[in-house]
Amino acid sequence: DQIGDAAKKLGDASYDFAKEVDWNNGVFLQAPGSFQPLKALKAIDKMIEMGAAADPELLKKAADAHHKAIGSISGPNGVTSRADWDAVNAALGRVVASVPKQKVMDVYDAVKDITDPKVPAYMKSLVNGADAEKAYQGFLEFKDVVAANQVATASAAATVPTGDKIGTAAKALSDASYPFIKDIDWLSDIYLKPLPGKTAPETLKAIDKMIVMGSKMDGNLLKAAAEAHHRAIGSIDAKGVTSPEDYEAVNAALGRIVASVPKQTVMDVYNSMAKIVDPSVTNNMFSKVNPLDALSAAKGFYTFKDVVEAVQ
Ligand code: CLA
Ligand code: PID
Ligand code: PID
Ligand code: PID
Ligand code: PID
Ligand code: PID
Ligand code: PID
Repeated sequence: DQIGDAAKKLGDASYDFAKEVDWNNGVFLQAPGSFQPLKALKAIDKMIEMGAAADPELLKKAADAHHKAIGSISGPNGVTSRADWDAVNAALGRVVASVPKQKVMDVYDAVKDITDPKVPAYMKSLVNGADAEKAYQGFLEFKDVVAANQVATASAAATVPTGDKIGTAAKALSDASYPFIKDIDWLSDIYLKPLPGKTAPETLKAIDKMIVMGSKMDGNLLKAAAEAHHRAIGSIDAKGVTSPEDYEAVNAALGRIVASVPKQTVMDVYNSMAKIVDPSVTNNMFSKVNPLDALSAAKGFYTFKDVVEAVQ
């Protein structure tokens, strides 16, 4: 297709730049400017809306392309192979083309809003500037091909199951865990701190397992889960906490996407996360909330998971 051909040209223009970026640099965990959690949540919300509007099949292929690309990483900078670099660009170009232009621009504008204007120049200073310019020229040509293949309207909204066992169980889970949710400091910057003692390649292994799980999920249910998060963001209070109803809808939607993949795929995520999250991190989280609320939430979760497993 045209986007695939254009991605090869983009690769010619941008792979030198890709090789020069230090993908393992811890700086990419930082907010791209001053820390503004509610504004950042707005930007994430725009990404969620874009994801929910995208073609689920193309999202799945983009996840597969990222998984494959992680498999061909080499060298100290963490760069993927030229072929996989092109394949990721092509897959993302197709995702972008499956969404109306305005949804893409909404992400751009919201990200710009939380990005210090000095950040791009700083990023450029870390690589060969001429290669960055060459990559950007390539991107400008690529985006015209994407725009020429872009849909005018978003794909249909997801169909949300009703009266299913997971929906019923989500009510009980939410009742048991909403007090815990209210105890958590959602506006803290602690969630942007590096995991103690872990390198980027180690962390990427766990993310890879999530990508694999995402790729296996039912596309309609994943879209429904994204829509549920978008609604939940719409009902947050000043402390970032969503309403009980929207929280319940998120739990139901996540339970359904978990049930749509094999148990082992979920356990692969859990086990890889357990390898990188030191118990001190979990204990620190626990120390900041009412322990009884956390234990009630945990009990609710362990009951909920049996219902999920039964329909998995
Ligand atoms: Mg989510 C999970 C935040 C968007 C899909 N997500 C999580 C949690 C964290 C979070 C609260 C990971 C850390 C953790 O396990 O804490 N997500 C979060 C934010 C946003 C977002 C702030 C921004 C909008 N997510 C989002 C989107 C999607 C997902 C758009 C795609 C539709 N997210 C997704 C999945 C999962 C998460 C599939 C998880 O599996 C993971 C999670 O919650 O695992 C348990 C602990 C969790 C909480 C504090 C909240 C849940 C409370 C449960 C139901 C009960 C608590 C049990 C116990 C006390 C603690 C967990 C024990 C552990 C051993 C399992
Ligand atoms: C400017 C001035 C003009 C010239 C110009 C110009 C530049 C415009 C630009 C630009 C626009 C632009 C847009 C970019 C958009 C990037 C979008 C990224 C989206 C990320 C998402 C992430 C996610 C997920 C995911 C799916 C999940 C939800 C999420 C489901 C259902 C200024 C040059 C024209 C770069 C969507 C993918 C996992 C949130 O106009 O004169 O330069 O760049 O998890 O959804 O699972
Ligand atoms: C524009 C203007 C509107 C019209 C429009 C428009 C276009 C927007 C577009 C577009 C946005 C867009 C985005 C693309 C992004 C591509 C990103 C590619 C990333 C590849 C990576 C590969 C890799 C890896 C990996 C992880 C490793 C690092 C690597 C570590 C720690 C402008 C059309 C709406 C194409 C990251 C995955 C293995 C490098 O908005 O008017 O057209 O395209 O090895 O990580 O090692
Ligand atoms: C300039 C002037 C214009 C021309 C121009 C120009 C240049 C702009 C530039 C540039 C922008 C730019 C951006 C770059 C962005 C790279 C982003 C990389 C992200 C990598 C991540 C990696 C990671 C992980 C991971 C998970 C870990 C955290 C991490 C935990 C909990 C100035 C040329 C347009 C290079 C996210 C995945 C392992 C961080 O605009 O005239 O030149 O470069 O380790 O999670 O640990
Ligand atoms: C233990 C001991 C026993 C008792 C027990 C026990 C506990 C087991 C547990 C537990 C397992 C467990 C699993 C959990 C899994 C969480 C998985 C999260 C996945 C997140 C993903 C994120 C993403 C995306 C997304 C889609 C994108 C890709 C991504 C596309 C196509 C130890 C109690 C049984 C919590 C997948 C969603 C946006 C990466 O066994 O004695 O306690 O918890 O962007 O994909 O867009
Ligand atoms: C298990 C054992 C195996 C069998 C199995 C199994 C089950 C795994 C499961 C499962 C995993 C799982 C995960 C669930 C996670 C739910 C998470 C809910 C999060 C809700 C949030 C709501 C909100 C917001 C929001 C953003 C705001 C904060 C809030 C800010 C900054 C165990 C079956 C495989 C259900 C985060 C979105 C508005 C609070 O593996 O043997 O069954 O379920 O307002 O952010 O303000
Ligand atoms: C313990 C002992 C057992 C019993 C038990 C127990 C407790 C475990 C616990 C607990 C685990 C736990 C986890 C918590 C996790 C909270 C995660 C919150 C994530 C929030 C995010 C918010 C954000 C943003 C956002 C984007 C911004 C950055 C942020 C930028 C660029 C010990 C009870 C099981 C509470 C990610 C989205 C706005 C950070 O196990 O016997 O008690 O709690 O602002 O992006 O700015």
